[in-house]
Parts: sequence; C-alpha cells; structure tokens
Amino acid sequence: RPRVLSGIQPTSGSFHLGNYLGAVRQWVALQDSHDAFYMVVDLHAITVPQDPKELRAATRLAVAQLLAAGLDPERCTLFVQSHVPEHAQLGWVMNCLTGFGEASRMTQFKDKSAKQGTAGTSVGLFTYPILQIADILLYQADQVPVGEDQRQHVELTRDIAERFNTRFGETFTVPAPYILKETGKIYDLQDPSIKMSKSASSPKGLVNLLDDPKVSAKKIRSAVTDTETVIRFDPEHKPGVSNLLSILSTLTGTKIGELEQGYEGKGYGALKTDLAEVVSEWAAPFRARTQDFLDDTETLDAILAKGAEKARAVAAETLAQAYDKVGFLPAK
Ligand code: AQP
Repeated sequence: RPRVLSGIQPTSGSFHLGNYLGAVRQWVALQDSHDAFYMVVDLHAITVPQDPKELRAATRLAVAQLLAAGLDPERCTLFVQSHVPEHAQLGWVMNCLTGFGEASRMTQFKDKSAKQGTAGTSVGLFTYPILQIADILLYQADQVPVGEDQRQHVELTRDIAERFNTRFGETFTVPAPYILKETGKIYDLQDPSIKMSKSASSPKGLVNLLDDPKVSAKKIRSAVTDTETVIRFDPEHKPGVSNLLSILSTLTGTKIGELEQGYEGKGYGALKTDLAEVVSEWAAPFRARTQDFLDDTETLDAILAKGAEKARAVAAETLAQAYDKVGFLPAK
C-alpha cells in the first residue's frame, strides 16, 4: 500500500473548516487505501512563542479532534511529533542540504515573518519547511495530503529528496502532494480572496469547528457574496458564492452542477441558510466526540504512546540509513 504522511499544528485550538476540508477529511479517507501516518506537529508550533501549559492542552485537543473527525488508531499511525526525536535529527541533515536562497523563497515564511517583524521572527520559523522535509522523508511517504498553501513546501521536499539521492545514493522516496482541486483552498467568508486561516482571517471570516453552531451559522449567513443574484460556480468572478458551493458540495456529497440546478431561481439567502444548517449538523456530533476523547486522557495518551512506538520503528530505520549515507561514524 502506498504511504501517506501529514501533520497539523496544535496551536489553532479548534480546527477550522479549511483545516478539515483541505486536509483532515482526506486523512480519514486515506486510512483505508494507504499506510497512513498522521501527527500533531508540536515542534512546528514553537516556531512562534507558546505558553507551555496551553501547548500541552492544545496538543491533546488536536488529537481529540483528529479522533473525532474519524481517524482510527487501528487503521493509521497517530502520534505527536516531539515523541519521535528522529524528526529533529533528520531535520538537521536537511538544514545542511537546503540552500539559504531556496528557503528564503518560501511564501509562507515571507507572509508570516512580514507580520511578526524581524525582531519577532525566530530562525525556527525560517527553517520550519526544512523540518517538514524531514517529517515527510522519514516515513518514505509517497503522498502528502495537505491544503494548497502547503504545495510549495512539498515541492521543496521533492527537490531536497532528489538532491540527497543524487549526492549520496538512492535513499528517500520522492513524495507527491495530494491536494484536492475542490477543497485544497477554502476561502475566508468575509474576504474570499484569501484562504481561511487562523492567523489571517477576521473572526467573522473563520468557521471554527468547536464554536457554538449558532455562532458558525451566523457567520455563514453573513458571508460576503456579490451583487448578482445567480448561484453559479465561477471562482474567478464569484469567489464568495463558489466557496460556499464548494463547502456545501463536499459536506453533502452533492455535485456542484446539481447544486446549481437546485438553486436556480433562488437567492443567496437560501444557499447560506442550507449551508449553515449542514455545517451545524456536522459540527454538533464532532464537538461531542471531541469532548468525549478529551475527557479520557488516559486512553488518549495510550493511543499516542502506541502511535509513537509505531512511528519510531519506521523513522529510526530511515534515520540510520541517512546517517550512514552522509558518512556519520556508527555509534557502537
Ligand atoms: N483555508 C484552507 N483551505 C484548505 N486547507 C487548509 N489548511 C489550512 N488552511 C486551509 C490545511 O490544513 C492543514 C493543517 O494546517 P496547519 O497545521 O498550518 O494548521 P493551522 O495553523 O491551523 O492552519 P492555518 O489556519 O492556515 O494557520 P496559519 O494562519 O498560521 O497559516 C494543512 O494541510 C493546511 O494546508
């Protein structure tokens, strides 16, 4: 079975609709067709300052949400990044293979560092895509299910994997991004020219899955659309409406064309009301399940211990090969 690897930061608190539709939903589906490795990336979280107590709680909350979304520890390997020290170890090797210029071209870094200012930007934020290279290559992943915003990082991973293989001999699987056209980029409800994001979106533009469903419904009902009245999928001219249609289509499993037909002659209000209801209905059991998993810390931590053990078995083997290839003297 082909292998997939992906991760999510624990720092968002609640996952948002973009995280779920762009990434986590695919993770759930891929458990059955792929050998799947999924992790909560706490090493990435500390690239910006974190309160230690909150980080620990947020890490468990992220795991609980992944389980609530449908990850099954019997069908995938679910773990916390810092429990597998090989990530940081291979990360160093990757740092030494990546050009400063290459890393400087990462648009996410440019955006985030511009917001933080030079003084507030850590070197970790700069090298975070390089740690991500190690995350992926450690598991010899064939595919990386992520949102569109991560495409550039997966492309960099491919370049560095090929560079390593050329320089030191065939070692790493060169991974491909797995990004769905329909949901690879879910847009901000208030500004459909930008992605829905925990840091860039205004509160009204961001639908958090753990929010009170009434709050989310209200946000959806006040989503920005356009001055026409026709419900048509046209991302270029009608980004707001198209975003709502993408979300509704994915959550209900109805083709966009069918939705367009169904809404013929109806106004935007009908589309928004229906979407608000669908999201609320989806989110209510998700919230309840998340709370159930959170309440049972013992089981949750046991899942993570088992996940880390399974992940380490793979990661340690790859790291040993990589260390050997670069010429490190084996420790006796
Ligand atoms: N708007 C989005 N549409 C589709 N996919 C998205 N992802 C994030 N936003 C969207 C995907 O979610 C996965 C986890 O991303 P992350 O670990 O970066 O989580 P986050 O920090 O909560 O995501 P944000 O909101 O995007 O954070 P900031 O604002 O810090 O940039 C990834 O696969 C990502 O592509």
